[in-house]
Amino acid sequence: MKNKTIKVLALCLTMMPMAGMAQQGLKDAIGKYCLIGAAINQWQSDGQVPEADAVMDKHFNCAVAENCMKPETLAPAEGLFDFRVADKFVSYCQQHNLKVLGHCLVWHSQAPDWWFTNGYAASPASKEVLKERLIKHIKTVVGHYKGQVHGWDVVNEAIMDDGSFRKSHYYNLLGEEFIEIAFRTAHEADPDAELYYNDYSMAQPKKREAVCRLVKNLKAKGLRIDGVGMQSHNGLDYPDLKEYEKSIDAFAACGVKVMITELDVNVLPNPQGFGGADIAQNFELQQKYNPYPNGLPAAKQKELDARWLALFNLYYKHRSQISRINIWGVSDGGSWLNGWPIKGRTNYPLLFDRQYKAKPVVDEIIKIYK
Ligand code: 9MR
Repeated sequence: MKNKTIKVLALCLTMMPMAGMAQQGLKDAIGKYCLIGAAINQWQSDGQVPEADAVMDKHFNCAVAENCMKPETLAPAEGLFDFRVADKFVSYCQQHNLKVLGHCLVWHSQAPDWWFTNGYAASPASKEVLKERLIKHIKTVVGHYKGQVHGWDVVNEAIMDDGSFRKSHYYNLLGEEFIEIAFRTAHEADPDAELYYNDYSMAQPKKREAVCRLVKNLKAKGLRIDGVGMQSHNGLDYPDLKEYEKSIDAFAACGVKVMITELDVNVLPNPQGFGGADIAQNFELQQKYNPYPNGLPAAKQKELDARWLALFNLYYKHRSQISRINIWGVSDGGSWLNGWPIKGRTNYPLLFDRQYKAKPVVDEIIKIYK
């Protein structure tokens, strides 16, 4: 071979990985180790956002419905189940080769008000009535999607950061038993579906201990629990990654899969200090709390990229324990973090920008898993 030909060949070979990289999606690299997905909203699952379709096709192999499978939406009134939107979500996933994750069966928030009262009367529902409604809901919903849902968030956010049980209507009426009832009923309705407990602020030591206790108790009672979802609504310096890592190890040591279920990185200030995802938090919009309405300054972007890489390096290190990583939304414009805990802000918490374009850090994340 002539010298010139060899040089051209060598140049092509060095450029190949770069060209290959641009073709690669997150799922091509991360998918070798675990599921990688995103939460999609109703416009997306209704098929109205082609830009979102392109991102889902290239980058993800599973999806969660951001809202349409919540009890309030599926069970708007006593005796009425409305599966129209959720059915479209499931067929969207089937069309786009995405495994379906069900979110969520029992949650203190976004639960229909009628569950907790007696018909039109203002009196609270009795223990027996609430139990019956809970069982009926889970049986009907899990039964409706039997064989189509890979795994369900059976109970969401039942434990407080201090490790105590949240004093929700379920807990106040049924005690801890509501969690057992939920897991038992879900398993009976679809014995092949995986079942998870899901919560935020999972790096909090007291919460970590309480979740481990819960998993062990459920297992000791012979109930199926496959995984723990660490929602991971993170900030630039929240949570402390050492504590976060301890939780990954602790949950894996309880014999369940660890899943990162609602990942995002918030760059905006929180008037009350950062942490969690308690949707009851709500503050008035002030200029100082919305510092980047026209784009992130380069230094902030750098900080944000470094945070994404620190998180994914950690997930890579724990790849034998983590079975799914799910981002909470597709593009920055659709993120709930533009509206929480202050409405009307401009946030940058996801991996795809407002035009659904992959941020440069996506290629860096792919490199971690190559
Ligand atoms: O992102 C969701 C937002 O659109 C809804 O308004 C809100 C209330 O239903 O729920 C958000 O998703 C939450 C998830 O279901 C559970 N963990 C916290 C998430 C962010 O609040």
